[in-house]
Amino acid sequence: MSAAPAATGRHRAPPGAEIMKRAEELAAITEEPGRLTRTFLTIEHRRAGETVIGWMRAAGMTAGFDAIGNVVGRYEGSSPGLPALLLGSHLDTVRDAGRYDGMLGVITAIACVGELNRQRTRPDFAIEVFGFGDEEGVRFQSTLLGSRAVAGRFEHALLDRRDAEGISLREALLRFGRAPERIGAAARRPEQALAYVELHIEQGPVLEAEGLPLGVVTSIAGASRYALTLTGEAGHAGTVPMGLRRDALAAAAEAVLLVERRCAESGGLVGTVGRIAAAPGAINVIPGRAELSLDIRAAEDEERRRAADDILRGIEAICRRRDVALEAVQTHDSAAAACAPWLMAQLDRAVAASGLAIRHLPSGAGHDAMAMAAIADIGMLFVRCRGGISHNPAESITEEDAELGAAALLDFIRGFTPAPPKVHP
Ligand code: HGY
Ligand code: MN
Ligand code: MN
Repeated sequence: MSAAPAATGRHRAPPGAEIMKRAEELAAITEEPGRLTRTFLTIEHRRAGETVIGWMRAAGMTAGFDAIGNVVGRYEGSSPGLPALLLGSHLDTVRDAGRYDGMLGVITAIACVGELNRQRTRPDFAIEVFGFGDEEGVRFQSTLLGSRAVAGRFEHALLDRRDAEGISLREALLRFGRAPERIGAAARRPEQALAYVELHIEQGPVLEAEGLPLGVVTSIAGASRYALTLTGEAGHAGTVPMGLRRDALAAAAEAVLLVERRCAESGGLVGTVGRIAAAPGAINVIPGRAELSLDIRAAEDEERRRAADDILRGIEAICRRRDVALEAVQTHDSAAAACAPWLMAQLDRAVAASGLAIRHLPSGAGHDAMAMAAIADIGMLFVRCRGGISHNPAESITEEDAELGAAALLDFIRGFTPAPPKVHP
């Protein structure tokens, strides 16, 4: 790594106050006044992306939107065109979101590159920072669309997915100024990527409970997602005897409790029905139709798939007994992803350089790193968040922890030694 003559010793960490200020700036860009919601390919996605592109350019990167609407910045190394250390996270949010899930990783990575640039340091590798556009999958019931495109794993059938207004992903891309047939241009080849490392809030209670600001991730849980539609028969709430009803919402209610019961059987399993809707939705009409989401996760793929099979069979039995039709569509399936020990070791060293204890822990939440594992070894650095709260406007971190995360990521970058090349599938 070549550094300007003036640079000596341990370098200034990117200031936590600057990171917090930028998180506030992005949090103000929302499609729902009064709460933070920013979904894929919306005007707000573009506005947030343009803000981030400005920060990337100020940090000495070339930057812009890629072929699927991710924001990508590149900082050249000691010579142009070198393979890159990939950093980043996502810029989209869930509904009524917190302001750090995803955004902290993008902002911190840019701040670290800005520090290298300030000191005119050019590593023996390039650095690319990604602000992925659709990790949460809120608008098109998808997930990891942006990172899967960068990993060359985008499934074109997804272009027909429609949002709540009936706009297809294909149409949304065109409106965003992107040609659906050119999504492949976003892909990176394995030989271009030295590693992918993502800083992210923990979204769980472990680090706070143990009084630790940072943690190094061992693996990311796999996830299965389904869209379930239960169809019974709408009827008059006052005249249909209870024994003659085909109440879709009552069937759905039994299904929700079945998910909870089955997933409570094992500590490594979680299951959630996050969204439920009944139709026609009138107080005096027996619901003839119910739609619900299903999200099942586990650190072990076999356990997750067994639980999903059990749950779907159980819901089929509920529907048979109630003479309600069931349609179950799987909308997502991602295998658990292991972090590379050689990256964990370099992240450990960076955490220890700040005088902090080293803590390894798994991630129950999904991340873009799961998609990026297709083209590069992955590592993740967790930052403590208050009460482990996330996917909630109460999500919060301290300025000190933001600065510790930035210091560790910068130390990691400065000490980064690429692993010997290996062939990726
Ligand atoms: O759902 C998740 O785990 C992530 O926040 N998308
Ligand atoms: Mn999230
Ligand atoms: Mn996230």
